[in-house]
Amino acid sequence: MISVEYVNCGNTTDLDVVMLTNPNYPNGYRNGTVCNYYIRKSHHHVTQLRVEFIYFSLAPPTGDGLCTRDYISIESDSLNVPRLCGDLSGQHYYIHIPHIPKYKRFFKRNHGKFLPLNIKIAASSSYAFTRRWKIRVIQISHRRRKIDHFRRLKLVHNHDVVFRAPLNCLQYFVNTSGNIQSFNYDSSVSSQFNSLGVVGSRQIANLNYNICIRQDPLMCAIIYSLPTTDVFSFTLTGDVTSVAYNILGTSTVQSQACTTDYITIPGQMQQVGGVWTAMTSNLSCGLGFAPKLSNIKPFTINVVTDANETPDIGNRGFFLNYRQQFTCV
Ligand SMILES: [Ca+2]
Ligand SMILES: [Ca+2]
Repeated sequence: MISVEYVNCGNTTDLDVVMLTNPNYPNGYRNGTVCNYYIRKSHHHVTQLRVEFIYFSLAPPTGDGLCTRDYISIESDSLNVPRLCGDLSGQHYYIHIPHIPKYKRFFKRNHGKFLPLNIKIAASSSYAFTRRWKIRVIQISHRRRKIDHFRRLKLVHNHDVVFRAPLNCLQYFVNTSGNIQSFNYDSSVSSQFNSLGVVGSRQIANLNYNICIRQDPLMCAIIYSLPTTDVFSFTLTGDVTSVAYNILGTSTVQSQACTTDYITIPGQMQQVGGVWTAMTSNLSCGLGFAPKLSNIKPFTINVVTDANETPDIGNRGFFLNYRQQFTCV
């Protein structure tokens, strides 16, 4: 049994696996505060942090998708991790730590450890909300570490091999099937209004990132589809309230003419008369999504949102099931 260190606000850690928790944990708390956690490399070969939101609930984004009240951000240099808020339970992201001379100099001065990376969680005192979070941070090395150096945490070896994400992947999924969701996804409607004073969105604005899925060596293609139990599982652009429930999620209301919020699946195909057929565009937006297949490796989805949620109404984001299959098309 491996014991995992719990780290509180304001503290610094250099352990391979730690748990970051909210003040007043395991209870929630309603006050505003700024929590800083400072992460140092556990080993000079560490080049990634996998940040797993075991549960995470901050105040929601505004109805226009802005994390202006509460947010989690990475404050250390330009590590290209977006500011997020709302409900991130079950989600994860990676922080890729660049090899730049500045850090190299710092390694020498600090015995191989780097400048503390600052994970900041800010909660607004002016918005009444019960915040809770429990976040696991796993340090991942770019090369295999000698296991005898890490007797107290033998899983480190596996973390390095299993969870090491390709560059430019904010999220990385290692199973042959599973689901991927936009940040703050839920089928329930946003409690917020957007700047036009109508029902707001759960989507977070100003994003541009990649979701990567590890190709199983036996697999050749990947299929993405919506769960049948959730009509809101692909609502990226448009007015959700104007479409009948039995139409939401279907190809009738999907779109490839995307300019604001959309996903990109390289080489995507869709079934036409039971045959997978190439599409004229790799973009998907709108309020529906027929199953898509891609043969293009590595398996990647790019996610883009623009700066607001007007004129969109009641968007949730996306919840996609994915499944790798043996044969390419
Ligand atoms: Ca939208
Ligand atoms: Ca938008």
